[in-house]
Amino acid sequence: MFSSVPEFKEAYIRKLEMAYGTNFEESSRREQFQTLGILIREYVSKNWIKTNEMYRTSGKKQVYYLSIEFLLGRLLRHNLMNLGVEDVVGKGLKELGIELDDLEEFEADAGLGNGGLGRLAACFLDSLASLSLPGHGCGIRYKHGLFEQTIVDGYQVELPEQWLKHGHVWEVRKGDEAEEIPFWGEVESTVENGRLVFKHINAEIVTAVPYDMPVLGHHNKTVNTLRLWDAEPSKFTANTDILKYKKETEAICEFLYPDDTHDEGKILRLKQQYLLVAASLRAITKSFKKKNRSILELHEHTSIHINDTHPALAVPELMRILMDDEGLGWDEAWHLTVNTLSYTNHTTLSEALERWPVRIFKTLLPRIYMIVEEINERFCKGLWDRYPGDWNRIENMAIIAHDEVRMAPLSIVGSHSINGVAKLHTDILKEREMNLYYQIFPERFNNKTNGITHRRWLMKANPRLTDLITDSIGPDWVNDTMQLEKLLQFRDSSFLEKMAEIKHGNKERLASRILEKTGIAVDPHSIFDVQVKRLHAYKRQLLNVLHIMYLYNRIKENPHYDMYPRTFIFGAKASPGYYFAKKVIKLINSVADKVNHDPEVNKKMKVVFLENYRVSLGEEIFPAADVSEQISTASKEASGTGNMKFMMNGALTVGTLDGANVEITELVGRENIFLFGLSAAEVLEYQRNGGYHAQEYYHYDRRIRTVVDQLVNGFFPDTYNEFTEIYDSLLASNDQYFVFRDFSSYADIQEEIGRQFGDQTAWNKKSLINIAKSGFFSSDRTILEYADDIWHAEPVIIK
Ligand code: GL9
Repeated sequence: MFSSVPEFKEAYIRKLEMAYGTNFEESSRREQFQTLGILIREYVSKNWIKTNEMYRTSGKKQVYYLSIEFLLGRLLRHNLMNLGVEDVVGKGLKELGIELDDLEEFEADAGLGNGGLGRLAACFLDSLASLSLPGHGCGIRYKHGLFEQTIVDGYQVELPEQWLKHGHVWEVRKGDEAEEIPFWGEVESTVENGRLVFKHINAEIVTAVPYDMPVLGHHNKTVNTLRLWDAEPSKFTANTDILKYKKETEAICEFLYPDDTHDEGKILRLKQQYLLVAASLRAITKSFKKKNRSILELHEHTSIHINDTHPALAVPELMRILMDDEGLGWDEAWHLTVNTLSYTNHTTLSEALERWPVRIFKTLLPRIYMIVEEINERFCKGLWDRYPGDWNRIENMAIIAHDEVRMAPLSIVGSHSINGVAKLHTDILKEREMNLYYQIFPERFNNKTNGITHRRWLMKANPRLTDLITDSIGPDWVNDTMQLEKLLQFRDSSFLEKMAEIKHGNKERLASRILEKTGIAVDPHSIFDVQVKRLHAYKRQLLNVLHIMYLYNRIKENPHYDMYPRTFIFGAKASPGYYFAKKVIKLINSVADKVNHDPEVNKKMKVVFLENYRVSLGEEIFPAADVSEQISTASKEASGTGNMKFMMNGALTVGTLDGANVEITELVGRENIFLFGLSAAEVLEYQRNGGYHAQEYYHYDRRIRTVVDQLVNGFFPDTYNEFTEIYDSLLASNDQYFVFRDFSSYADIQEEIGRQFGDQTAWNKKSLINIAKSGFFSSDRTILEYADDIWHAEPVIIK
C-alpha cells in the first residue's frame, strides 16, 4: 500500500479529506496526526483479521497475559517502525511540509500503568507479536491513566490524565463482544438431576465492553490483540436508584490506582480486578469453545498468565466457569485450572502483598468466595496430612486467615508455574518469602529475568546508535540481540569515537529539552547522571540527593575542589498518598535551587528535576545518560528494568548488587560497572538480627552529620520544618533503608566515576561493553523463556 512516497501521499490526503471534510491545507496538526493513525490502523486491519483467522484454525496454543496495567506510551512511531514504513511516511509527510516528530507530539502517552510492572507488560506484548507468538493482552481501559505531574514551588501536584480526550486512534470498540459481570447478591443452591447447582441471584450486573488494540510485530505480518475492558451500565439490572448505579458502574474504570506498591484496599479496586478477570475468562473460554474441542483440553490449547496477584481471581473464576457453566466436577476443574494458569511475582515488599477483608470479598463476590473457601479447605487439609499438628505453619500458609483472603497464596496454589523476575529475586522467593510453598511445590518455582524491547528502547529511542550498530555488524542483531556481542571487536577502533559523538548529540538534544522545560542550562560536556523511576524509599533517591548535598558542601568548603562537572537528572512520580516520597521530591527541588543558583557551585554541578516522567520522556533520557543510578537497598528491587534501558544505550551503572544489577554485573564484569553498598545477604542479616544503629553513622561520619543537620537547621531558608519527616526517618526510625550505612561507599564510588570519566577512551570502551552485553536483556529472550518453559507456546507464522 505504501510502497512509494507518492502512493502514501495520495492515500494520506484522501483519508484526511474523508475523515475531516476539509482539504489538506486547512487541516490542523491534530487532524493530520489523527489521519495518519487511522490510515495505519486500517492498513493493518487485513493482517489483524488474517492473524485472528490463523489463530482460530492453526490449533496452536493461545496465550493470554492478564495484567491490571499496560504502560504502552505512544504507539504511532513504534507502529510505523514495526511496519517498516517509517521512511516512506516520513518522506511523504516532509514533502507535505510536516515533520513526523511534530506529529508525534500530538499523541498522548497511553499511561495505563504505574511503573516497571506495567511497562514490562507492554514490552512483552511487543515481543510476543514480533516473535510471531499467539499472545494477547487483557487489561482495563482506564479513563484516566497515571496522573500527570507538575511541580509547583518544588512540590508535586497531580492533575488527572486525559489520554482519551481526543479519542484514541488505535482502539476499536467491540460492543457485540460485551460480557455481563455480576457483583453483590446471593448464591442459591438447588439440586438438578441429582447434582448440586449454584446460582448467583439478585446480583447487580455490570456490562464489560472490550476495546481492542492491534499489537504489531516487527517486520512480520502478525497483529496480536490487546483487549481493554470498560464498564458500562447493563440493561439486565433493574435498579431502583438508576443514577447511583450508573455512577458506581462508571467509577470502576475511571482511574488507574496510582499507588506504587501500597494497596489502598478499596472495594473499587476489587471490582476492577474481578471485572478484568471475569470478562477476560468468559471471552477466552467462549473463543476456545468455538473451536469445537472438549473443555477437558482447555489447558492444552490455552495458557492464562497472571501478572502479579491483581488478576489472581482467575483461579476461582476459572473454577466457577468450569463447574457452574461447564458442569465439571471439582477435581477435573482443578486439574484444568492449575494447568492453565501461571503466575509472576514482582515484589517481596510486604506492603504490596494483596489481602482482602473477608467481609468485603464475600459480599461483593459471593460465589467466588465460596470457591476460594473450598480451595483453602482442601489445601489446608493436604497440609494437615503432610504436617500433622503443625498449626503454625498451616496458619502461615493458608489462603484465608485472620479474616483476610490472601492473593499470593491463592496464586501459588492455583498455578502450575510461579516465577520471579531476576535470579536474586527468585532465590529470595524460594529461600525466604515463599519458602514454605517452595517446600511443597519445588517444581513450580522458576526464574524469568525481565527484559525490555530493544525495538522501542534502542531502535526507536536511539536511531543514530542503531544505524551505527547496523552499519558495523549488519542487520541480523535486530532479530537476535545476542549478536550485539559482535560489537566487542570494535573495542579499539573509530567505532568508539562515533559512539561518543552520538552520545554527545543525544545529550545536546536532552539539554535543549531541559532548557525548554525548566529554564536551566546544562552543559552537555558534563557527566549526565540520571535517576528516573518511581519515587520510593527503597529506591533511595534520598541517598542520591544527600550525596549531592555533600558535594555542595565540599565545594563550598573548598572552591578549588577538583571534580568532573556533573548534571544530576531526576524524574519520578510519587504516589499521591505517599507522604515521605513527596517530601523527597521537594527536597530534590530545594537542593536543585540551591545548587543551580550558587555561582561557586553551578560550574561544577547542576541538578534537574524533570516533571511528569513517563514512557515518552524516558525515550529522550535513556540515550543521553552517562551514568545510570540503580541504588536500591539490596534485596528490595525485584529486578528493575530501567537499569537495562540505560545499559542498552551505553550508560554505565552505579548500583547495588540488587535485582537484575546482579546479572548485569555477571555479563559485563566488575570492571565495567560501579558497585557499592551492602549485599542482599547483609541487608537480610541486619533485618534478622538487628545490629544496625543509624545514630552511630550520624555521629562518626561528619559528612553525614552535616547534610542531615542541614535538613532541619534552616539551610533551606524557605522551608522551615519542611524536612523533619525525612530527618526522623533516618534517625528516629533508624534508617530502614540503610542510607547512612551505604553512604560512604556510595560517595567513594561516585568519586571514582568522576575520575574514570576523565579518561574518555577507557570510559567509551566500558560503554561499548555494556551495549554489547545488553542483548541478554531483550524481552525477546525473556518471552522465549516464558513460551518454552511455562506456556509451551509455539509461533504461528502469518503468511
Ligand atoms: C516491580 C518491581 O518493583 C521491579 O523491580 C520490577 O522490575 C518490575 C517488573 O517485574 O516489577 N514490582 C512492582 O510492583 N512494581 C515494579 O516495578 N511497581 C510498579 O510497577 C509501580
